[in-house]
Amino acid sequence: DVDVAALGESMVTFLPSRPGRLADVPSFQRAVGGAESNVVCALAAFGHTARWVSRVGADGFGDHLVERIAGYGVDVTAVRRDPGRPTGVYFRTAGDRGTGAHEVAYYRAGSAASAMSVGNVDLAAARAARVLHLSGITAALSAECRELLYELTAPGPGRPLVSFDVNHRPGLWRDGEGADVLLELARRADIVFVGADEARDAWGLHGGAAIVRALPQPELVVVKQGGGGATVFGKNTDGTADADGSATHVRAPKVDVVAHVGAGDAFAAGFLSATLRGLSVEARLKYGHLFAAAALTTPGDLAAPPDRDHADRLAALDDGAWE
Ligand code: KDG
Repeated sequence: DVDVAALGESMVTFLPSRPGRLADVPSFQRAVGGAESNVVCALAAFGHTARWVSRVGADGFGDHLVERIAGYGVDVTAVRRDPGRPTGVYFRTAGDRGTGAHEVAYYRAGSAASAMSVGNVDLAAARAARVLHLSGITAALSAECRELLYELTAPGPGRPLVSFDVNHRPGLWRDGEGADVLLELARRADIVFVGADEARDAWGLHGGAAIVRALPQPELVVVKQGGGGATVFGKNTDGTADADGSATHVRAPKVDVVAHVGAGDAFAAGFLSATLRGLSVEARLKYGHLFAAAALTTPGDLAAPPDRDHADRLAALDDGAWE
């Protein structure tokens, strides 16, 4: 088994040559995006064994994704080609430095990955892992993709530890449609990553206590508060989870943000890396922040992880010295 497998759609991303409205940007540079492949690329580059499971078109953009993701050391042998459907692409603006708000134009409806289903992806490859990482983006792509996530998160023998990043993308859901689906999938996972802003926008839940009350099932719920840090809520000793259960907060280091896109994926990668290494919850949060900092300070979606020795030294510092 590999350390981590991830299943999801990746796209060729077009990054703007300069800030400004999509209407005004004159040219774009090709890069790689895709929340789940971002996570496994960072993990592979950090030294873990990792696999990406997906479908891409039998086209040049599909070749590009597979070659680039493999270049990070990720096993791509379970990625299948669809001669009848294109690889998805998307364009985005650089985003406001203060709020991170950016415009996104997706060209992914009907893509090869949006047609992923229980019958046409390599389920065994997804399951042959210590951790299977999934995200709510997949659930928004099609009814077949949603069924696939329900299948992979169903309890049963041979199920790896399931990590689920809610990744609420309002642009992919019809109004309000995603709320119940995302909540159900999060409840089926072992580790959940959710932004406090996502929980508010998708579920109308304000704050960690309300989130944990709605999500008592997962072993760990990681609530991300952007620059405010992140909190892990674990179970009480009696197995129930609530706001009084064990909660660990670690502040985020201050960084000069270049682009927010991809920071959540990097955070998940850092947290999962430390989880695989059997580190404490506090250390897992620190690695999450260290990986996120690397992504926040690069313009693309997909960021290289921090240098391992350097990250180990920083994570070993105690909290006060750490920021
Ligand atoms: O988390 C970053 C992703 O959102 C980005 O890489 C593109 O996967 C993507 C999506 O669906 O928005």
